[in-house]
Amino acid sequence: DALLDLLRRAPKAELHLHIEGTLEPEMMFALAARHGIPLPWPDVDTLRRAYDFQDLQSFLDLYYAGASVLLQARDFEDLAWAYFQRARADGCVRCEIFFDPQTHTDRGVPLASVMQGLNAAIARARRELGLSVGLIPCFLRHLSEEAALDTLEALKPWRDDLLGVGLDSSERDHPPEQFAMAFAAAGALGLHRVAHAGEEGPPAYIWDALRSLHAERVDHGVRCLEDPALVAHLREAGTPLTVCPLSNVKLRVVPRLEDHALPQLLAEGLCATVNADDPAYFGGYLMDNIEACTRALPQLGLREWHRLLDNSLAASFAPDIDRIAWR
Ligand code: ES4
Ligand code: ZN
Repeated sequence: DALLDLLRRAPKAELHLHIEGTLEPEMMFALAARHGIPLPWPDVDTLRRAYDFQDLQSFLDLYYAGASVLLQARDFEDLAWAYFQRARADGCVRCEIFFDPQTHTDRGVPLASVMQGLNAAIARARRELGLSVGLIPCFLRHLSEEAALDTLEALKPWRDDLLGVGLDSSERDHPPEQFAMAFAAAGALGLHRVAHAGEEGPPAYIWDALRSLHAERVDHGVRCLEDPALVAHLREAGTPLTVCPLSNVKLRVVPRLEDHALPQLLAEGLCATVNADDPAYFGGYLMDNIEACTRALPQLGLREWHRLLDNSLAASFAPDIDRIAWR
C-alpha cells in the first residue's frame, strides 16, 4: 500500500505511550521466569485472551498486575529498549513516554531502579537509533494528591531527566482539580504539564485539566466534541489532543473504529495526533494504529494524514536542536 509506505517513512512523534503498556505477554513471562514470580495465567496465549476489556478499569486491573514482573533496573531497560526499536521501525523520530512511578514504588521497587533502567535505554536509543526521547512521570489519580506531591518530591533528584508530568489511571470520579497543587509544584520546577481527560470522563474534566492544572496537551480528549464552546477554545488555543484510536475501541470508549471521531476532530480544526497508548494490550504500536485508521476511516486522505503527523511533531516538547534534524 503506497499511502502506508509513505506514512511509515514519514517523520513522526509518539506523544501518548505508557512504557508499562508496552510489556508484551512474551516479555511478561520472560521477566516472571527471570525473577521466579508466579503469574495468574498458565501461558502467553491464555494471557492474550484475557485482553478483552469492558472499560478503562477492567484494563487497569490487568495492567497493574502485569507490571509486577518489573523489579530491577535491567527489567525497565529491556522493556524500554524493546519499545524504542519498534518506535524507530515505525518512523518515530521523537517519543515522549509516560511511566507510573507509584505503580513501582508502592510495590517496594526503588525509584532509582526505574530511573536507572529507563535512562540507560534512552541513552542507547539516542546513540544507536538516533531517537529523541522525553520522560513524563504520571500521577495516579485514583490515589491522593498528597501521594502525588510525595512522588514529585521523590523525583527531584532526577529533575533534569524529566520532560514534564502527567495524570493517568481511573478517570471517573477523579477530576483533575484534585491535583492542582501537585501540578503547580511541577510547573514551579519548570516541568511541562499534560493530563488524561475526556477519555471516559466528561468535557468538564477537559476544562478542568486546562484551568486547574494548566495542561499544555490533553491526553485523549475525544469527548470534547460534546461541548462546542470547549471545541472553540481548544481550536483557538491550539491545544494538542493525543488521540489513541485502537485504545478507544479496546476500552469501549467508541463502539467500532469506523465510528471514531478522529476525522471530526480534524474537521473542527483541532490539533489532533495519533498515538498508541498501551500497545501491548490494545492491539498495536503507532503504525498499527495508523494502518487500522487508514482502513476504517477512508475519509482521511493524504492531506489529513500529513496534518496528523505534522501535528505530532509540532505538539511535541522537543528542543530546537532536535527539530533542526527533522527538517
Ligand atoms: C491508561 Cl488508556 C489509559 N487511561 C488512563 N490511564 C492509563 N494508564 C495506562 N493506560
Ligand atoms: Zn493513556
